[in-house]
Amino acid sequence: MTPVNPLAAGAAGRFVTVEGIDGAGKSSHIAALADWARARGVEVVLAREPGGTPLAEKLRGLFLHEPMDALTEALLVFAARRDHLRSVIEPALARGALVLCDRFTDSTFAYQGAGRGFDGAVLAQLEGWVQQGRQPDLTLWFDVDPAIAAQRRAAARDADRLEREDEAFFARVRGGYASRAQAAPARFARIDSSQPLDAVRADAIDALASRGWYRV
Ligand code: Z5A
Repeated sequence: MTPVNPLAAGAAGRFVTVEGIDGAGKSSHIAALADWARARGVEVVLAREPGGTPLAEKLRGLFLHEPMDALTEALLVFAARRDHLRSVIEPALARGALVLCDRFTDSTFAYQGAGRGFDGAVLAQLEGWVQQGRQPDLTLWFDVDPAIAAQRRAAARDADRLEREDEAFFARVRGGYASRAQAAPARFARIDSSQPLDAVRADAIDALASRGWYRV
């Protein structure tokens, strides 16, 4: 299909990640972001981590359900990430697509680093090996108080291994995101996810639109 968007035609691919504590609501808005971009003639590739390839989905199943320590968690998510980058993300970006990825390496720093207390310097080394300099162009951080997120999770579904962690864990994870955002303010857009769904969605689309990559 010929792109209808002059800004998309021949444009570099864009890598956009969505992040936040469990129940922040990020997954609720990915389809709307994809629809917004597709309406502008942009090829959109939806991805999630850990996962996104047959191998990475197998690692995801182990990660979410088997007991393990923080180093094993980190090694598994970076192994899955390596396969995902090689097989899906890098080829899509090379084609000029918009890759919308539900979680990426900020999750590792927030959950394994801040949440579990695992050494950030080791995570940074793994990040360098696995990503070879690849970073998201934009990270939408859906930020919400852990107590609100816990109520949403309880209403929505059965908890997996990480979702059974207590509020103090999610407060540390939230702090981990805040540190990542402070360290890379040009990449991060904080979305106040305590608002009603429609307002959160509008803010998320504004954050993507305001980058000027695509026709508004
Ligand atoms: N993890 C990690 O530890 N390290 C890593 O490197 C990576 C991941 C990559 C993946 O889980 C797990 O892996 C995750 C981190 C860890 N922890 N856990 N568990 P996942 O991908 O299966 O799930 P998730 O990303 O944590 O959750 P989710 O299902 O995608 O949830 P969400 O995006 O945060 O929320 P939601 O599903 O969009 O919304 C939850 C409910 O709240 C739902 O009923 C909504 O209708 C409702 N909601 C959402 N927004 C609102 C507003 N604004 N008002 C009212 N209600 C709302």
